Amino acid sequence: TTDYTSMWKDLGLDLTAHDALLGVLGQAYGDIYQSQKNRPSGMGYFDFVVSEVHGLRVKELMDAKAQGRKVIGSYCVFVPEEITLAVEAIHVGLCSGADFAMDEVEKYLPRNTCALIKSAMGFKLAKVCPYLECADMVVGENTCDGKKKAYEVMGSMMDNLYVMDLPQVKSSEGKALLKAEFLRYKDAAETLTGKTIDVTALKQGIALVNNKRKAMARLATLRHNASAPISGLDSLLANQIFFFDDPVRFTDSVNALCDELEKRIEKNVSVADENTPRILISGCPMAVPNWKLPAIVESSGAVIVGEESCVGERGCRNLVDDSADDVDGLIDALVDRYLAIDCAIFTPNTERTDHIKEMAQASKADGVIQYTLNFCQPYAMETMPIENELEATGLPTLRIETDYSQEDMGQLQTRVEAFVELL
Ligand code: BJ8
Repeated sequence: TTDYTSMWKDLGLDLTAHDALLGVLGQAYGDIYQSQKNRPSGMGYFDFVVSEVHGLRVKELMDAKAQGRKVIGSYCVFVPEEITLAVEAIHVGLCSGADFAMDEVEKYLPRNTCALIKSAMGFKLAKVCPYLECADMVVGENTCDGKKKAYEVMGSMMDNLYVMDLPQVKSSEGKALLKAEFLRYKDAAETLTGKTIDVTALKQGIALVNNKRKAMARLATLRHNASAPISGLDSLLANQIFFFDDPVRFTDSVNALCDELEKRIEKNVSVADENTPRILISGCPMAVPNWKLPAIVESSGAVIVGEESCVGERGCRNLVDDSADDVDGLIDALVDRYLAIDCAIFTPNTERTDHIKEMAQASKADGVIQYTLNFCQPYAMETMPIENELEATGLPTLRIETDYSQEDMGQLQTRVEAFVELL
């Protein structure tokens, strides 16, 4: 393996803390992923990406930067990658899926802040994320109150934070706000790169991201098959890598995986026995390397057949209509696609319940686990009405509230096992 120490040093990473992070990550990956049985061989690519997560991909970004390209980091699926690509910049999702430097974080944020937000700040304070450190611009967004206020604090820790405003209501005024913000983001991306977005460039960006989303939709549909050709953990990994890999290579790799899954389905090759309970997970995003709940579910004798999550179908579904022949028309098409995202920060947000029902039906789920991070008010508030609606249709549900710590593992395992047994 290549030694990336000097690259990490140049990025200003804290090498000791960074080594510790990679150590924990490698250990967790080995325990959770490599111990799975009968994985599709197409997962080899994704294993490789994880093994090089702070190596090769970061090197690619540094090489691109050396050639004058820019890197833009984002924390939310509302930031349009199509615009980033249209200025030939590279879009990376900043993951926030592990606890780091929590004592430091709690000097800046209240203890009762969700794990995702604390993680984002912990990675910054501890200087362990090469993606964050190599980003030329970091985009925050006004979604939940926690993120909104945390960006105020993080803005004082970095000089390249850009904050996007977002509507909370899907009215015509809300739509106009999103369009204004996408145009403002376009200006910011153009200023950052010195490039001007024309129709051709924007259509190219749209095509790249549409292709990536189509590949993910294909994977999602293959998982509906009764024979369970792939585990939920492996599918989640593809959803997580979606955010930072090269878009073309990623799309090709997901499509190659899907070709293999089609053959598996023909030959009835499966990761789970025929009567294995099928679970849909719904709720807060699971950013890499947050594999805690899926690992518990799949070691409790169930298989996860879908994620109603921003790291999953909520984030990937719907393509951008690329038929307009001017930039303004294409921006309108982007706004239409993005405004359909049913994040819990919107009110009302009833289409989310409809989507959960549709997904449960399409994936033949036997039960739904609603996953909420502790102190996440928007998703926690939505769990009860959703539970009532799902149970009225005869679908059993389980509510899980947790964080990234390992302390409640035993308790969660017991609750999940009891739920799975009931299905
Ligand atoms: S579009 S889900 S990626 S905001 S878990 S930080 S909501 S307190 S992540 Fe999200 Fe965009 Fe919405 Fe998706 Fe706040 Fe809740 Fe924490 Fe959350």
